[in-house]
Amino acid sequence: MNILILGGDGYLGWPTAMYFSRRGHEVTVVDNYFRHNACTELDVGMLYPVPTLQERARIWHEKTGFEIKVVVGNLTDPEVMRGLFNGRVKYAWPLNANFSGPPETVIHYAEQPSAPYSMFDYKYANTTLSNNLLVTNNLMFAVRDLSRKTHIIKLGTMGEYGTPNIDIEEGWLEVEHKGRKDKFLFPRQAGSVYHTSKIMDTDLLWFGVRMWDLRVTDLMQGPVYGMETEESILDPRLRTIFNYDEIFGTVVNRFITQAIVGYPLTVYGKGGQTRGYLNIKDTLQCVDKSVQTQANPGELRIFNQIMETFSVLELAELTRKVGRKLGYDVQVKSIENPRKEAEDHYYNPVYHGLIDIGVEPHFLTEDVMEGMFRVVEKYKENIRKDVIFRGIRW
Ligand code: USQ
Repeated sequence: MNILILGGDGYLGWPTAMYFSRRGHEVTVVDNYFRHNACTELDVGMLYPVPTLQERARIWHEKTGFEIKVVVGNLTDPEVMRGLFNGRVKYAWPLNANFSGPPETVIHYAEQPSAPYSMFDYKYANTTLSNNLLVTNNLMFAVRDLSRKTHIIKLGTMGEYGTPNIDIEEGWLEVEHKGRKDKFLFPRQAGSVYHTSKIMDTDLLWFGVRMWDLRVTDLMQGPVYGMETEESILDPRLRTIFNYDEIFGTVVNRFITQAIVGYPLTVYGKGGQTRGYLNIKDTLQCVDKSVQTQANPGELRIFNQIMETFSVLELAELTRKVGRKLGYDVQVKSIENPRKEAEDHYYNPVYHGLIDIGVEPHFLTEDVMEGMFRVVEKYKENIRKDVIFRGIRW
């Protein structure tokens, strides 16, 4: 299959590219190095340096013989997006690559993904909104105008639902009102400008589905942890970007890094905040099964992409247990929550759609966490304590 990955340089984009390439698909990645540049600008530190996309595609080719085509471009520019569908595209690697027609599937990761980044100040909020909405809108119109059969797989987020006091259904809710029934998008109520931008994305694409019979799968993903996938073990230079700072690091990755450098685990507030989590390997499986099964024309198919739920305190406890087993003196410290979120709430999401189409979950066991400790501790010297907490307030 001809697969286009938007945001191919990111935490999930690059592992996805290798995953599909290794399985014989024709893969093109596009990125403008937004994440890399933001990490440099905000001086967030990274566990290890990550080569450019062109370099990684070259290493991948040397190691496997497979070719991942690389385009460096800003997808908020509609002509850059349309070039990927009409052939007016310029490849950064390999330079002589040929256009092989519009993609059959587009996997859309090309978004500013951090809640704290979006809450830094009004300019960062603007960047988040303009980037995320323009890329989604450009994609929707490119598919409408140039390749209506293309299946769009968009990464959404569980945070779109917030933490309502009722069970969270898989995308939709049947409502009975004054004796009549209809099905609507499950109510959304996000807790950051970033999460709100994802709700707006959903609304845009749902509009496109109703108007033009587009085919869209929306993956409502929880926080992801891990860095190693079946493909990255071929060469450490193929590992994905790993952030542990307050802005781009997700909580499990942060806690493991903190444990290793003896920084008390930063539990925000009471630590009762419960979310659905998944291993990066399962992100790849979920996207793969979604590619294989496809949404129908005129269908917005929604899956809740999580494998298990934890509270922040449970994650801290697990990190402490595994860390102590490995000889680290792990302390846990509750700090004033810089975010505005419920710290003690009901949380019961439904998440069987992806299992039903064949995803086999990896759970966050002590062994899995130990494996992550082993990788992170190799780079212990690179970990900067000063970027772990800076207190971006909501
Ligand atoms: N938390 C702490 N201490 C920390 C970091 C986080 O207690 O040092 C808490 C947060 O307050 C929150 C929970 O842990 O309650 C998860 O935080 P996170 O930073 O791991 O995740 P979040 O900001 O929600 O965002 C991440 C990704 C985002 C994705 C989202 C899925 O950055 O791209 O959409 O997870 S979800 O959370 O389901 O919306």
